[in-house]
Amino acid sequence: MTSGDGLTTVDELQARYGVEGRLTFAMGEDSFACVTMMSPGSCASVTLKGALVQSWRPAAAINDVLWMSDVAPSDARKPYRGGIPVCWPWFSAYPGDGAWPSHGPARSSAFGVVNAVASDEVVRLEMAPMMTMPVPEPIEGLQLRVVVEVGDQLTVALETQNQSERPISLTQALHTYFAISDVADIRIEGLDNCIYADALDGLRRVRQSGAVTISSEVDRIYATDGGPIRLVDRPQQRCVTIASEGSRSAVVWNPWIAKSERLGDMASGAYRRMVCIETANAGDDAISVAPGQSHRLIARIACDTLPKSN
Ligand code: TA6
Repeated sequence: MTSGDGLTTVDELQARYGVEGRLTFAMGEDSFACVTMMSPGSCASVTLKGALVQSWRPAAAINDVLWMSDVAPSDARKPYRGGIPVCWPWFSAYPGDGAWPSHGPARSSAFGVVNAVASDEVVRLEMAPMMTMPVPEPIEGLQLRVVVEVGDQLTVALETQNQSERPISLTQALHTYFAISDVADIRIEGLDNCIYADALDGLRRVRQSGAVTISSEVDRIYATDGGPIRLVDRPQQRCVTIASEGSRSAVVWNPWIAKSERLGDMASGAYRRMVCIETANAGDDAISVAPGQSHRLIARIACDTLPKSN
């Protein structure tokens, strides 16, 4: 496989970018290169299939912050379920033409390495699609870079540049799957008083009252003030904070029982151990990028230990 700078094999990537104990490249079972990024504060793994961050574990954490399904996709061309899927250059179904893949082509596409560096505190990986991804004509001309930084926090950025001669509107998301102790024991703070569109009720607008708790399928696009969102998981003594830049919407999703069984790539009961809190430009938060301009959607994820709950 070739990469952003023309390197073709894992050995060449390792020779060009590898840093012992900090940045290593290996071939995954799926024939995509997998990058292990290690800093004093945390470590992560990224597959070049979809530029997917599959794992992030802070040095002080016992368990991974991200959830990955134990069940492989039924078809090697399908994206993995879990980690931080890149939904780009549209979120959910492409408007007016359901033939296009839900959440866009990026998460199933092969990416190459544009650059990879390790400083004292942070490892940085920059990726780009290896081929021009097929998209509807109205949004042709957008270029994507995915940048992952691993330090005390995990930062993921989608950098979109409009290389066409016309403004282009896009929606997108970092569709982050968080690992939790149990869906009954978590609360999501920071969305109080925000209006959400309920995807389970014809996108009816509802005002959130208090923290988000989950006791059935939830699929909501929140209009946010861009402030931090906190996932509080007391049994794990963990509080994960998701800060964003370039985003005024967030998606909260849990498939619950019936949908998780329909998906076909989630083990029975797995819905209880995951929740998606997605840093997005979705719903009414579509982004218009002027010719020659660019937009960055950034999620900064931090994990802190909560005092033992009495
Ligand atoms: O982000 C929530 C959502 O749009 C849900 O409606 C559900 O479809 C989920 O994404 C997963 O989508 P996927 O295409 O990965 O099965």
